[in-house]
Amino acid sequence: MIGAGFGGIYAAHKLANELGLSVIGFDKADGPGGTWYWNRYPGALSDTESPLYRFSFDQEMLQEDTWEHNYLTQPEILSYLERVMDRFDLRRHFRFGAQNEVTSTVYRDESGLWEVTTARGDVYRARYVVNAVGLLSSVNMPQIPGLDTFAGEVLHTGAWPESHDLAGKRVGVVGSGSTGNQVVTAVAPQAAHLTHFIRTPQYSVPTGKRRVSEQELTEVKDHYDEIWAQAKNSSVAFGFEEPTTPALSVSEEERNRVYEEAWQRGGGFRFMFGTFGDIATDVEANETAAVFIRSKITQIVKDPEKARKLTPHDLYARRPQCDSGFFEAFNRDTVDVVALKETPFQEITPQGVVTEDGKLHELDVLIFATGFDAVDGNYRRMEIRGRNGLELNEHWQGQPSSYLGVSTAHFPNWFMVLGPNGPFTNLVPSIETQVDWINDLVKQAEDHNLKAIEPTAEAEEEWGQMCTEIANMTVFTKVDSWIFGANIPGKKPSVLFYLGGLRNYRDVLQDIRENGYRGFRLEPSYIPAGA
Ligand code: FAD
Ligand code: NA7
Repeated sequence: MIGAGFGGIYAAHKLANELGLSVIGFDKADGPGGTWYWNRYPGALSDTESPLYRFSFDQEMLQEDTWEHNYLTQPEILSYLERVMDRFDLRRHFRFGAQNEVTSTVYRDESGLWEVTTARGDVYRARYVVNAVGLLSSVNMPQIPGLDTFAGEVLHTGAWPESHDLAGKRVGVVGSGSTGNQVVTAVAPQAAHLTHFIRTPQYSVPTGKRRVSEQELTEVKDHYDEIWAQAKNSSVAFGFEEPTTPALSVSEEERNRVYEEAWQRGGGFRFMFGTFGDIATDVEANETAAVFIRSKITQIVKDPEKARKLTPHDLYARRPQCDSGFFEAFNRDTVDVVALKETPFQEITPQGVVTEDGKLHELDVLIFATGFDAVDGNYRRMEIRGRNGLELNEHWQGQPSSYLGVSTAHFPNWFMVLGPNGPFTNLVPSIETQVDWINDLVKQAEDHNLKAIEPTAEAEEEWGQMCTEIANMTVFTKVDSWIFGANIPGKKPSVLFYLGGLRNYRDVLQDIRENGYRGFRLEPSYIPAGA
């Protein structure tokens, strides 16, 4: 097991506690939590609402757990995951710390075993390998000339130190994705000065974070079964109904009423997928939502020049964002915005950042909120060899593929949680779905003494083609973002997600199971341990 985030924790529970296998997990972090271990930056918050950003599998825990707000902060999610570790006695399976980073996993054809090597040089042999290495985990650190000469402090949001005081400092933030937006909003009130360096402005709507009442909590707990059923039978699994009404089928007045209601209610996914059915698929419908958000930015940001730099003009077609007062932060005199497309970085000096207009932005701290080498980034950092020594990077040729987001041809008994071309949703229910599926496959292999279980190349190719066809039906492909690997210099853009929704994904899995695990090759004969 590699990784101790939501994926690794649940997989360890299933494989050790339910299947009774001997499980060893590795995480290069010093403790569990994955995303929520690493991303401790000020303002870090889930944008899935509290009832649904947790596991659904344990009824007692669902009833016992409680939350104060409709969204969870990073410390709350970390503490939740630590509780899950303790509750299911999972800590004993994991080895943490930099020395336990897995550097290679190599399949030995003769024995049908994987050799897993750690940074310390320890070698473990395993029949199955589960990669739960995270899809937003391998940080993207831009190379800007002079960065190493900076006399102040350089931080990346995805590898944030334990605690950090930014009060009274002159802070620069690079990046305006979900993370940049959260960090700017949280740091603006404390910093002596904050400069936000934006390359591509983004659409963002309010999160609508608020306290929840006892009565609301009780209602959720009384109806948890229905709440999960609804989410798992929807597309994005964020817990709201997904209407099919086209945006242009109603009057402009009605459309703006719907948008205003969603704006007041809050939630990025809710705004994109809970207002009209075609914002993510039709350019004209998309523009109506974009116009609405642009008009809000103009209303909120008092300085017209700042508002101009903060206003996006392309499609509303990245992972939808929400914020707790991002645009409002720019009404402070101490918060400035630099449009990098107008004045790009020239160099970094010991004092700060110099832009091409010759201006020096003096800084004490420079924060990179520049995202991740998403989905396959952590796989490319390891040496992974399948049958006949085939290297995963050779197999993928820069364009990662999979069958169902969980496995890939020529890599027997080797599984991925949230691998390439897995579902694009609120992720915990997708993680549970995939881990349950991996658990089923391992159980099949154990029950039938299989030496190996792996997808055929044809099944993988068909799945990839389907993911591409679905992606091409959306507006997401028309904009560069991490969803297609287009945020990393030199990375070949490709389809990295199944955009068909969680319900359809679960139906596909069910159908494959009912049809004898169609698309998988089952290699007979291994004598299970203890037989
Ligand atoms: P991760 O939590 O990323 O865990 C992977 C672990 O693998 C890491 O701890 C890493 O150290 C370890 N690892 C990787 N490679 C190795 C190696 N070679 N050796 C040893 N260890 C290794 N999703 C949502 O659905 N809703 C949200 O609101 C949401 N908010 C997010 C906010 C932020 C700031 C970020 C970065 C992501 C957010 N996500 C959100 C996505 C989030 O990543 C997933 O929801 C989920 O936490 C992923 O869990 P995971 O176990 O798959 O991976
Ligand atoms: P994102 O969404 O990938 O955003 C990264 C931001 O950093 C984005 O604004 C990028 O601009 C910017 N960026 C990246 N490289 C550079 C360089 N070299 N110079 C200037 N600006 C740069 O990452 P996040 O961490 O915010 O969010 C990722 C996901 O994690 C998020 O969707 C949630 O699911 C949690 P660009 O747009 O490429 O012009």
